[in-house]
Amino acid sequence: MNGDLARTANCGGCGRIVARHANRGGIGGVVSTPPMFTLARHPNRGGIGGDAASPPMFTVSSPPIFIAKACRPGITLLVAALVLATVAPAVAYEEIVVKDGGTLGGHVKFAGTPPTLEPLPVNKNRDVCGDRKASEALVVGTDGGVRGAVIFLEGVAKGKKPTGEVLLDNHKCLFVSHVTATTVGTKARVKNSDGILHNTHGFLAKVTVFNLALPNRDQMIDITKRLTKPGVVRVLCDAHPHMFAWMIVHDSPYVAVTDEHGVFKIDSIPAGTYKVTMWHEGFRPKGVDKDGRPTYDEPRTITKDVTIAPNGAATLDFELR
Ligand SMILES: [Cu+2]
Repeated sequence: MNGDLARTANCGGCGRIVARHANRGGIGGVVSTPPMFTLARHPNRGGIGGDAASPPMFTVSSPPIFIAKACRPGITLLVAALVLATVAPAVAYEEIVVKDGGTLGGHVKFAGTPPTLEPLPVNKNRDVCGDRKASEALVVGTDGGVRGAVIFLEGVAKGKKPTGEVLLDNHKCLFVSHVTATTVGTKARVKNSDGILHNTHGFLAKVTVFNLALPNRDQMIDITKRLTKPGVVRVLCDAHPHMFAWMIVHDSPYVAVTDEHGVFKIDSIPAGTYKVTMWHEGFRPKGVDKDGRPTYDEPRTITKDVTIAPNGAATLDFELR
């Protein structure tokens, strides 16, 4: 899903056509991921797009740009043509009974010595929040496992029914959990467990998808209907600049967040070959923005291929560095 998709095809022996088109949304992302090369359009229907600035899912495909090499030797013409965008029908995820589904498990580990992140100063309500909070942009366990990385299968059109729900809690002036993952249409709520005002503000590609004032303890607001598009939702508290979180809204339930050991598991996967992407929010400190919020480098993704056999158990490990 990351970055551009690129396609290379022969031109009847007379050169080469390279078609590049922008990703149609998806969790875009990054930096460490090589572009995907494929002979056909990737079936991703949007998915999770990279950084917070990535565009949300579009049902209108991005216009490809064709760059053609001329047939005559010695002469190379570069022709850039903008092809009108075609309207692709929005494909809804279809829930089916998955027979002989397989599992995918693995680890996300930090390679080398992780950076030490400075604690974040608290600007108000210090009687409740304390003076500072540890940054959760990178949480690495003693075993090197990275907590809060997200693993997802791309382009799964049919599969298991989503289960569970997401509850994003404002708890002791932190978002719990710092990273959550859900599926479009699955129940999601925001809660305030503190007796002070939190204002939970979610952005998808810089567009507000929810903006919730939660002045009361144990207040709860349902945001299921606000999460209509897959993508990476950056969550901030307008009252407390040290508070930030990420909610990954995927286009299928084949998504998981790593635990404190960097372990993930995804089950009931229909047999087949998939692209699997690991997303992490980014963690190299960049300073603070105008509101005093800590900033880190861009989210990063790594994409790998995996084949799931009927009733099989596949393993994939990812390294963050
Ligand atoms: Cu707050």
